[in-house]
Amino acid sequence: MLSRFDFPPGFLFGAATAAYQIEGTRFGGCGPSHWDSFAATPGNVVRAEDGAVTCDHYHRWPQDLDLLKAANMDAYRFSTSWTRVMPDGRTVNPEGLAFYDRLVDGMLERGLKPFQTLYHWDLPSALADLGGWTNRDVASWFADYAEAITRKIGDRVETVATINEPWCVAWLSHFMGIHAPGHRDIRSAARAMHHVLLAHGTAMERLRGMGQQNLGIVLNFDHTDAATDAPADVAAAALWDGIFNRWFIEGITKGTYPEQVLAGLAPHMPANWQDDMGTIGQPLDWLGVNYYTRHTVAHAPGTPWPAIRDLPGTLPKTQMGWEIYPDGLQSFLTRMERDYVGNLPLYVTENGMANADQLTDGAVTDQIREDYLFAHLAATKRAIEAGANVKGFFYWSLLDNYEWAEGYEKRFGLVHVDFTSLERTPKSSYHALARALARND
Ligand code: IFM
Repeated sequence: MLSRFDFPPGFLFGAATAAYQIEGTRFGGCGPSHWDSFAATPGNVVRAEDGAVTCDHYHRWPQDLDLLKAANMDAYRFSTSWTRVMPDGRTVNPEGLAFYDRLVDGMLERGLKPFQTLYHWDLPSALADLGGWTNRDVASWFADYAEAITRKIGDRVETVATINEPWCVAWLSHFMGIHAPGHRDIRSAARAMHHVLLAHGTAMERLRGMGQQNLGIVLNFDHTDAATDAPADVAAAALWDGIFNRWFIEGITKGTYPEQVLAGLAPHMPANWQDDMGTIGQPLDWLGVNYYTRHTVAHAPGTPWPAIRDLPGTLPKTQMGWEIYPDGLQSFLTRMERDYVGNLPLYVTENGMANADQLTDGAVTDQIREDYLFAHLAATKRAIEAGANVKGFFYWSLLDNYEWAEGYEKRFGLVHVDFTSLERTPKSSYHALARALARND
């Protein structure tokens, strides 16, 4: 069994969460976000559940930080909520700032390094009303929010990530319609695919101008295989890889978007988008890699661009129906190093699995999660041995929480949450990780 001593000195272990998924929006003067209205629209979210209370982390954060510390973790990846800091998207809520001030101090008191994410999907409704990610002005709105929260806590956070998973912000939410705002529109999608990176670059410039250090972004990657060797399937896999895995990293590090993807999106892109690539290409101080699964795709004859269909795949699957494929993590970490960022520090900012965990006699046995976690830690170790400069690993997630369109049904936590009593129960995977992370001192 791996332990922290199998990783380079200083390697950080932690867990990740996001504001909307754990805090509870009913508290502390938080404003409405597009997730509230998306969830309130029948058919979008399982049982139309929302983040009004979720894990009540807003009040129970000391207990949650204690759980991280008791698991011997070094760092905590959390997000600050735009709607809590600026309920109407533009006016600062002092109560919201004060919450994150307490939270960051609470981490430091427990020896946990704060890894902040500025945007993990809770776009203020007032800005959604103005077109949200399809409106170019989102870049300056986002930079204003980034500046406001950084003035409050920037002196104490270890790292700042601008955006979590731009693919989800843009494609999943504006082309596939699965996440808020639920658009299924190629023009909206093309704009969001570009504006999300413009917002990233604009915020990077703003924060760097304020002297903030350790700035990065968190991208998600899914390993993609072609269903067969047929040229049409191979091309479909390459296109999916372009949309999912290459668009964002190439926009940032190469100043271009993949040609196969532009072949479909170019007519729908905002005018003169090429002029923004300099802003988008702000140098990163580190890159976050979120990795969960593999896709097997094939050409979908007779359907419009991108004409791709997803096949079920043959590997064992998680409660999300996602295949378990640890080698994909190793391959993305080495691919980032080889093709895009060289020796830049990399963090595995999310990796984890949903499981239909059962609380029995006050305990949860989730051997399958323990196996998943340690297999992905081993993949990370192999990537380091192959030369990738990986500096840390964050399990998704500390707590069972609001899994977006899946509501509360899918449990990703190391810690079980009873969503009626809000009681927390560490699972066996939590205890296994705590043992692996024990220090000598
Ligand atoms: O819960 C999400 C998280 O918000 C972003 N990354 C993937 C997780 C599991 O779906």
